[in-house]
Amino acid sequence: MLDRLVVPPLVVAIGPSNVGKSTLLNRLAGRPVAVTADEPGTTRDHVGSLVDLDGLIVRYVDTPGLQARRDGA
Ligand SMILES: Nc1nc2c(ncn2[C@@H]2O[C@H](COP(=O)(O)OP(=O)(O)OP(=O)(O)O)[C@@H](O)[C@H]2O)c(=O)[nH]1
Ligand SMILES: [Mg+2]
Repeated sequence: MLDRLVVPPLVVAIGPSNVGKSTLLNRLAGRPVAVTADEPGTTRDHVGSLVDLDGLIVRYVDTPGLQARRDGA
């Protein structure tokens, strides 16, 4: 339990572009941590923040959206 207090659990948001990953981080953080826009590819680099999930502090990291490869693979 003590290690959980010292090293917060890591939560990483991974998924397609433009589904609201950054908006969710901002809502959880209660402040504009990540840039959001109605355009795929808005997030270019990961950005993290400590957020309080109903009493559990976690390190929440937002990531760029997964892009389909040009060759379709
Ligand atoms: N209607 C609706 N729109 C939302 C919701 N969450 C986010 N959006 C909108 O969806 C668009 C994309 O939101 P982002 O948070 O930038 O999406 P993202 O997944 O971080 O996108 P990428 O960084 O490109 O991967 C923005 O215009 C948001 O306002 C939601 O719950 N409902
Ligand atoms: Mg984003």
